[in-house]
Amino acid sequence: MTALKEMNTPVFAAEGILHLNRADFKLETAGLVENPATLSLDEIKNTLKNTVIDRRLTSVSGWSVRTNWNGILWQDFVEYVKPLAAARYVLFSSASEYTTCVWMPDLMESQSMIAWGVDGEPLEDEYGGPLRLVVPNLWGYKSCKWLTKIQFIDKYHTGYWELRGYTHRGLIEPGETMDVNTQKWRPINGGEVTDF
Ligand SMILES: Nc1nc2c(c(=O)[nH]1)N[C@H]1C(S)=C(S)[C@@H](COP(=O)(O)O)O[C@H]1N2
Ligand SMILES: [Mo]
Repeated sequence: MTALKEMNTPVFAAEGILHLNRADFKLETAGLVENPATLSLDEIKNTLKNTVIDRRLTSVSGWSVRTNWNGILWQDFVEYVKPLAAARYVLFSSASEYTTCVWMPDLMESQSMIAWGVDGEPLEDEYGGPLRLVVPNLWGYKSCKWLTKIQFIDKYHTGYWELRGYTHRGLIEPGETMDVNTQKWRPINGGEVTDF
């Protein structure tokens, strides 16, 4: 069981929890990219460079959780697929209708990750397994769960929650958050939550 589940981290699933088959799972890359690789879970875990990041996922709905995420750092993924200079945004799609679009610099300048696990444990279905995005510097709605497609594009595409009023860029704003790890309310300054 992952620490996310042990800590009873809230589960958000606009499209309902998806149950994807790990054996034939594929992550597709498309759009403005030199090497539009389609990768199996095995290739992601065993061929690409894997890293651990100790970072927070912080929801606009008022909670934040810190864990050790396992997966491919965005910088290493980009080095592998080689986006073209014209790529300005990245559109992330789940296996269902959920999408979210992120500014390239917000991914490049952060420790964002295509994650398959927590503390070496594979992500459960409810937490986006087999594969999800983790963008620690932006609100959680940018961290697309059940990630199956990554498209490099030159025009912004309005995603699922952004269409329903959440900000397009998704920068974390100052306020208060319930820290899932300690069950305490904490003030946040805006930007990535790093002080606790
Ligand atoms: N596919 C998909 N990804 C999603 C969501 C969703 O509803 N569907 N919710 C987002 C929101 S609003 C948050 S805060 C995080 C929550 O992640 P968790 O459910 O693993 O805690 O997932 C994000 N990724
Ligand atoms: Mo959220």
